[in-house]
Amino acid sequence: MVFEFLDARLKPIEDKVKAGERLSFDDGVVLFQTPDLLGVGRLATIVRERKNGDNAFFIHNRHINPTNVCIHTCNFCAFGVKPDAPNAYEKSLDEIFSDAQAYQNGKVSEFHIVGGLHPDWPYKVYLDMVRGLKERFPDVHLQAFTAVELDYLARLAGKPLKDTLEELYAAGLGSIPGGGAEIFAKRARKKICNDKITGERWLEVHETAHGVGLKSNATMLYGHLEFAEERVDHLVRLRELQDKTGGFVTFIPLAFHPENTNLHFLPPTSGQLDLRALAVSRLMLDNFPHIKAFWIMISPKIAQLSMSFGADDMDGTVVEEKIIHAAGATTDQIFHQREIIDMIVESGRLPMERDTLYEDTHLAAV
Ligand code: V47
Repeated sequence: MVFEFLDARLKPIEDKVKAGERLSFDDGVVLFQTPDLLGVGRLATIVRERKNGDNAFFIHNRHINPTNVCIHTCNFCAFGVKPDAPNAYEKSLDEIFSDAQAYQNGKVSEFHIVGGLHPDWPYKVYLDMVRGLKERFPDVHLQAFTAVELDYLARLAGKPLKDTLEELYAAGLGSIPGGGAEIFAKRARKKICNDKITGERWLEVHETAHGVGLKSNATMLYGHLEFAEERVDHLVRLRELQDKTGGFVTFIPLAFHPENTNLHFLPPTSGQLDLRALAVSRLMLDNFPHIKAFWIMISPKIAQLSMSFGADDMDGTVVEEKIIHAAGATTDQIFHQREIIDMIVESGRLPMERDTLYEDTHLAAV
């Protein structure tokens, strides 16, 4: 069957995709700008199926956010607060361990740990957190601390980043989540998170982590003040680092939620943009094994549709997500395994339960 694109500019891109050729920066811009969303989805599906067949992955995981107190003031963030804010919280290590215990009763395979940059916590708190969790839950993978936190921890530790990462790794850190990348381009980054580490430093932290043997994820925050060219620049820079290290596992486009942020005047992202961000990521990141649709951000319904727009992962059963809910996310805090499986099956894909690094995967009972 011959499929006609609505936009003739997609035809040469299809030829490249079919030949397994790398797409250029300009191709990426076309993919973000074309009105032919279904055409983009169709191209992304070719790559998705080439890399992952009909598999649609999910994980049994829990998020732990140790504190919302943060030295930074990012305009896109509604989670981080100053220590004297009425809603400021900080969990003691005992509280973190008992939260984890309550979660582990549900037999999770991963704790995803991300928090603010606390002005007063010493490095030892973070090291003891990792060590204490690993001692108590040796079978649970610890995916913890964004590049922004790791850069801060190295400064707190007064050690080179590489030594800090090696110490955390030895203590039980399993891999690094993709947060903090936001958008690398200086112009947009200055507008949304001026006092945060640069995009170059974010990439350097991940390169160093890959060098010590840690795998990691990558993200991109979209739907705020960035241009299409800046999104493509972000993807190309990730692709270049992946060529060098091969250490990235999954890419997760993060839809900006404006409520309670300094950018509250912006509209939330559309379903169109959410699907497009996933599809273009799949097409540009030809060396990333997986593209994740984080249902908390884009709703289970869009995450389900994204199985035909390049994504091959629905993330997890997450309980108590705080960062995006602070910014107005209205999704439930928990997505039961049964619902994830049913949605995947309805989308025509195979529900595959996985561990963090996709090393242990099996078909879930349907
Ligand atoms: O770095 C903060 C983002 C990230 C908002 O690696 C916001 O598997 C939208 O990185 N609107 C933290 N996004 C969460 C994160 C993540 C989530 C799920 C899976 C993985 C993974 C990583 O959340 C932050 C920032 O980019 N964020 N505020 C907001 N208002």
